[in-house]
Amino acid sequence: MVVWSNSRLVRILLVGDQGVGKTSLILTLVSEEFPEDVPPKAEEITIPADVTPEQVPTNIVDYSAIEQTDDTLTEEIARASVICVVYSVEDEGTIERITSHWLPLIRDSMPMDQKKPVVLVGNKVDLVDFSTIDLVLSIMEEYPEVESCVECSAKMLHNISEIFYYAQKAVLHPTTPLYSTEEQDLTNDCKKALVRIFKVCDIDGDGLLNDYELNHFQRRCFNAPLQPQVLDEVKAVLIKNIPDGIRHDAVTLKGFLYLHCLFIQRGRNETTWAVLRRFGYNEHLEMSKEYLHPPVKVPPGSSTELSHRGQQFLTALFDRADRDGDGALSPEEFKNLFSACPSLPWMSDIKWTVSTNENGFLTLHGWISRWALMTLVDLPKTLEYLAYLGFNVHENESQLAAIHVTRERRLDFAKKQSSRSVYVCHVIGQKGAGKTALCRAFIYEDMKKITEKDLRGGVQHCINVVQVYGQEKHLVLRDIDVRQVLDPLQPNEVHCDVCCLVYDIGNPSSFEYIARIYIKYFAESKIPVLIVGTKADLLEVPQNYLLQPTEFCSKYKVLPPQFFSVRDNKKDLFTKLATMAAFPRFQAAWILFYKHRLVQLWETTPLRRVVNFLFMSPKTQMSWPRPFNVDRHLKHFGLTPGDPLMWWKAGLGIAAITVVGWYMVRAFQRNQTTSYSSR
Ligand SMILES: Nc1nc2c(ncn2[C@@H]2O[C@H](COP(=O)(O)OP(=O)(O)OP(=O)(O)O)[C@@H](O)[C@H]2O)c(=O)[nH]1
Ligand SMILES: [Mg+2]
Repeated sequence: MVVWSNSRLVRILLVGDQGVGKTSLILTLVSEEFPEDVPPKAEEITIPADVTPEQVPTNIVDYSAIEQTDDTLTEEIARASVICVVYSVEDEGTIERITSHWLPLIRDSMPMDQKKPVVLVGNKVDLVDFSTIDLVLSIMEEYPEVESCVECSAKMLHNISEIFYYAQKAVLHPTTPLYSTEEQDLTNDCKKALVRIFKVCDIDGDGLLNDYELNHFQRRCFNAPLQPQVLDEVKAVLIKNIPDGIRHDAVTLKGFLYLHCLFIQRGRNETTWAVLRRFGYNEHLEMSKEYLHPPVKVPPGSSTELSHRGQQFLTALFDRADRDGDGALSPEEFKNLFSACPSLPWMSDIKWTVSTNENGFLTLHGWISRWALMTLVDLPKTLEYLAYLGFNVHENESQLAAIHVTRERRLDFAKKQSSRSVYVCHVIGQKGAGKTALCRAFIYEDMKKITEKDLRGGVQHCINVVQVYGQEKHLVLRDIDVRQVLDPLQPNEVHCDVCCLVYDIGNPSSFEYIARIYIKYFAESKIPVLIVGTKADLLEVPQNYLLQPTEFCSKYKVLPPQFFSVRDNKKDLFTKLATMAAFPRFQAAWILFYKHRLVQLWETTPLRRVVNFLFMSPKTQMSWPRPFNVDRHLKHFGLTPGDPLMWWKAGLGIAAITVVGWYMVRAFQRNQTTSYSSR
């Protein structure tokens, strides 16, 4: 591997046999005249950035065997970013020493596998009438670290600034990682990077770069559109030189690679490097860490979600990848979508993580959900894959525009309302209590197709969309695996937006575990908790615990146990969990989650009563006839009319929620006068 200095300072060291003209070259560059009296060694000089061709500050360092030891030479080689090996064209011995002495010495001064870029400089061309370039080209083939060669004359001031230009270029836009002189072709690493760039730029995914895509590419890389005339010239070059470089008046991948090969062969490495750098590649042709993982601060208690721009980008990507337009990604379409990435981000676990279509293919919903989950649990991976997929190129400077960092959870608790769009629910319960089945039921409609074997998979998270007051939210269920009953829960197993404690109603010993978990971890915490009795289709048996579930809930003031069976798989359990997460510590809000209940309420009671029911003081409220299902509904949530404080809270809370609920908006619009006059 050739090591190029990535610091923005170029240090050029001149070495070579005695008398080849090293010092003369440096002094000629500085004074623009040939010095008659030459000291053994020139002082180190610094050329400011604005007078160098590549606008990079450059140090030029001389070497003198008389003044310096071998150790100093080794140190100088290590410090240099590029080395000019100078020989005299009229002295064959100095040419022979390039391969017998200087290049091996430079290699030996470097750690294994690392090579320093070298420029070969043939001085004193004023003394001969032949060229040594052919000889030197064969050396270049043998030593890939030799980036370029140049013949010059200090005496005639010929090609002096070129030497330093080539040296700068060898550091800033080296050829070797891009091109193999031996094979006369792009290196494999370079091809790989350019193939990815081609795919990212192929916006419509047809395997060709049309004029629009080429223009887009040009603007992104060089901040300028491609002139129509230049575009035509490029196409003409391809048509002339390479079969299948142009198809349907657009550039093929073959043509795109050929163009870059041509740039490099014509010494225009900087063009290819500019493209590669714009797409995040470093000097080793790897995507740089800074590009893949831009720094992002996530305070403790905050979480990370996809921003609107992130979702838009991913939706467009999905639509592009769904070639057959069936609204789902077949395994082939899925693989194609990620073909510009080093590997697939998710494996076969998708099936158990998000909802898929009947063939097990990712739908758009599942696709966005899977990204939402990755953004929540593995932000670096999301940032990395967004970079691979070209978010930075198409949309913004950095992937951070695709991410939203939520406010801290303690603020949500304080405000009793969460602004997040992804909630995490931990599902905790004894072994065999039905946690995994409950999680699977969240993403599967028909649980009859799920076998016992399907419940054994080690998938920890599943995610789906639920509606909370008409807004789409993602709910993540995390299946907390219990190894031993007495094992303590880790802090990361406790902290979540809502907790679902699960017991098996048919197993008399399963409630005790979650009762203890509740007392130990959740009784004092602010995390909303829902106790769920699973396998509700079975016969309920008394629990071997000092309190039965209902008594326990009543004592600890948690909602009464909810019952769930995978057989009927009622999804309102999940809506309820998401609602609790959205309004932590705000039980009044939870009662409104049943939309159909509200519709019934609306339809079966005069509007005035509903509005009074929601807004009037508890005392006045009681004097109105109650809608038929309200008592049961409220009891169901542990909110009985006997709790005046709770009613007061409910009144205020509901007023706030009403603003966002469309049912209530309708009510206000139609009957504003009635409702306010009755208060
Ligand atoms: N004809 C001709 N003579 C040159 C040229 N460049 C340097 N010389 C002469 O070559 C001799 C050696 O030049 P230096 O610049 O001292 O060579 P050097 O490589 O620094 O030598 P050391 O410091 O001993 O390693 C001097 O007499 C220079 O005048 C050139 O381009 N043409
Ligand atoms: Mg000298």
